[in-house]
Amino acid sequence: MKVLVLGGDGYLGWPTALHLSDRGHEVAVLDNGARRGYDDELGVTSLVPIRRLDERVTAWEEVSGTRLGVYHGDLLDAEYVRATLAEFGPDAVVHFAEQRSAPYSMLDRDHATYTQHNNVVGTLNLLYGIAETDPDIHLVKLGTLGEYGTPNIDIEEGWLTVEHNGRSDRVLFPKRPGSFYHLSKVHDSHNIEFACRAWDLRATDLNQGVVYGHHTAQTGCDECLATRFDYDAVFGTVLNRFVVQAVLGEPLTVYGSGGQTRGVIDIRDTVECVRLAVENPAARGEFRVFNQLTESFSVGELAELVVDTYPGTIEIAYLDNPRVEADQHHYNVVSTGLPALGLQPHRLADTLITSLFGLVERHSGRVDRSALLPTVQWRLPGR
Ligand code: NAD
Ligand code: USQ
Repeated sequence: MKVLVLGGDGYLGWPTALHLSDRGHEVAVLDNGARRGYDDELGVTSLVPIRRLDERVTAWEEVSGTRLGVYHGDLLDAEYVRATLAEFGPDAVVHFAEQRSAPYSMLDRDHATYTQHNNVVGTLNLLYGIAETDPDIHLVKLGTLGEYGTPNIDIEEGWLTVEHNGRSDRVLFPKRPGSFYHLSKVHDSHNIEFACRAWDLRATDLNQGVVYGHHTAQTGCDECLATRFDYDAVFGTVLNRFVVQAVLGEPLTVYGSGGQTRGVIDIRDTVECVRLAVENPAARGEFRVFNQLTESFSVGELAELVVDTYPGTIEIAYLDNPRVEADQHHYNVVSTGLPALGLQPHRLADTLITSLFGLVERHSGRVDRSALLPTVQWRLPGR
C-alpha cells in the first residue's frame, strides 16, 4: 500500500513510518518541523540525540535499501495538503501531525489557541483534501484516550447505545477531557465522524493511551534512526519522566495523590496498532474507533513499579497537582478492536527492565534537571 505519514518526524510518526516501510509499504513522511521548534521555544531537547529528517531518511535507505518520500510542509496550508495528496496518491494517510502536549496547550491563551487552531484546522484541511482528491483514501487518525475523561461508567469503544424516554440510539461516547489539547482531539473526532457521514469517507480514530518506551525493531538498527525521548514537564509523558527521575536519583513527581488512572501502551505496540489499522481499512462511510491501550495503571502504581524495578533507592514526591483532574475515579476501558485484528501486546515491567533504564543511563549527561519540575498550572493565576 502507499501510506503517507503526517507528523513523520515526531516521537511516534518516525518509528511508524519505518515499521510500515519495513512491512513493504511505500511510505512518505510529511512534517513542518514544529516539534523541533517547541524545543527551541522551551529551551529543552530530546534526551536521545536525534538526526535531521533528511539524515534519518538517508540512514534508513542505507539500512533497508528503501527510500522514504519526504514532504516538508504544513497541514495549515490547505492547497499544499491537497496537492501533496494528489501527487503521492496514498491508499492510507496516518495522521500524527498535531501539537500533542496537554501542558503546552495550558501555558496561556496563545498556546491554547495555537493548539486548537493547528490541530482542528489541520485536520479539516486534510478532510477536504481527501474528499477532493480521492475519497477512497483511508484516514487513520491519532486521537487520545483522554478524550473520554474519567466518566463514572465504563468507556466504550467510541460509540455508546443510549436508551432515553423509551427510545434508543447509537451515539458518539460523551466526552469530558481535561485540557485544551485533549479538547482539540474531541473536536477532530466530531469533524471526522461528520465527514464520514456527509462525504462517505473512511476513517479510523485511534484513541491511544499514554505511550512509553523508545526502541522499535527498526529504530534500534542504527543510532541515526533513533526517535526522540522527552522527559521535561511539558512534553515528557509520565512513565518516561519517572524513569529519567529514577536514574538521576531525583524523586518521582506524582501529581496529587497518584490515584488518577490512565491507559498506557508500549511504543512497539503503537506502531503495530497503526499497521493493523492501515492493513484492515474501515469501510466507506464508516467512522471506526479503536481504544488503543494495552494496560491501565494509576500514576501511583507506575511510580511504585519504577521504585520496585530500579536497582537503587528512589523517593516518591507527592506534589500539589498542577492539573485539574480527578485522582479517585472509576476506570474501565473497553478495547477489543485491535486485539481482534491480532495485536500481541508487550508488558510494561519487561520494557522497563530490558531497555528504558539502560537507555537513560547512557544519555543521563544530557538531562537538564531544571526541566523536570512542573511549572504549567491549569488554574488561572489568583483564582
Ligand atoms: P510529536 O510532537 O513528537 O510529533 C508530532 C509531529 O507532527 C511533529 O514532528 C510536528 O512537527 C508535526 N506537526 C505538528 N503540527 C503540524 C502541522 N500543522 N503540519 C505538519 N506537521 C505538524 O508527537 P507524538 O508523541 O509523536 O504524537 C503523535 C500523535 O499521537 C499526536 O497526534 C498525539 O496527540 C497522539 N498521541 C500521542 C501519545 C503519546 O504519548 N506520545 C499518546 C496518545 C496519542
Ligand atoms: N503525571 C504525574 N507526574 C508527572 C507527569 C504526569 O503525576 O510527572 C500525571 C498527570 O497528572 C496525568 C498522567 O500522569 O494524570 C498522565 O500525564 P502525561 O503527561 O503522561 O500524559 P497526558 O498529559 O495525558 O498526555 C500524553 C500525551 C498526549 C496523549 C495522552 C494520552 O502527551 O499526546 O494524548 O498522553 S491520554 O492521557 O490517554 O489522553
